[in-house]
Parts: sequence; C-alpha cells; structure tokens
Amino acid sequence: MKPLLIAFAFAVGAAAPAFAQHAGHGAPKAPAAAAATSEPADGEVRRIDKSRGTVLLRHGEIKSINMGAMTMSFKLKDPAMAGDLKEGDKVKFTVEQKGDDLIITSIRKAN
Ligand SMILES: [Cu+2]
Repeated sequence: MKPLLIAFAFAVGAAAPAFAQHAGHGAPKAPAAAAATSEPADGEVRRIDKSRGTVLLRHGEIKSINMGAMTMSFKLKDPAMAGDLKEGDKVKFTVEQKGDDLIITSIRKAN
C-alpha cells in the first residue's frame, strides 16, 4: 500500500510543474485550456490482438489520465481501429477512462 501511495504522489507532483511550464510558455499550435485533456499521447505498438480488440502499447506520459510512461494493454473503442497498425509502429493516441477500463478513443500512426 505504502509504495503505491508514494508512486501516486510522485506522479501528481511530477505532472504539475510540467503543466505549469507548458501553459506558461504557450504551445505554438494548441491554445491552452482544453489541450491538457485532449492532447494525444505518444506510444509504440508492441502487440495487437484484433480478435479481442486490444493493443499493447509502450507509451509516454498521458496527461489526460495522469499516467506516467509504461507498457500496458488498452482496449480499442472499436476493434476496427487496429486497422493497418502493426508491431513497432509509432503512434499518437487518446484515452478515455470508463470505470476500470482505459479505452483508446483514437489512434493513428505518428510520422
Ligand atoms: Cu499506462
């Protein structure tokens, strides 16, 4: 229990200065406000399970759900979103939390 709490506190603490810096300097493209929740996260496809509609991603920080970088599995909102993705693809994606599930609501190849 205790290590989890410490990890969570660290994640929250680490996210705050990053956000302040982002807002302070003003991103060149996205003008403030809604950006923090809708900004796509970076990831790399490690595995795709088209029959279950899940994708294993190694992802960077996901600000919208306050999650640090890790490798984990996500459900796709629509299994067809796996489309032409393949292992090793670099992607940009957005995530929505529904109960205990994290659902990928959009995913596309990053260039
Ligand atoms: Cu994660």
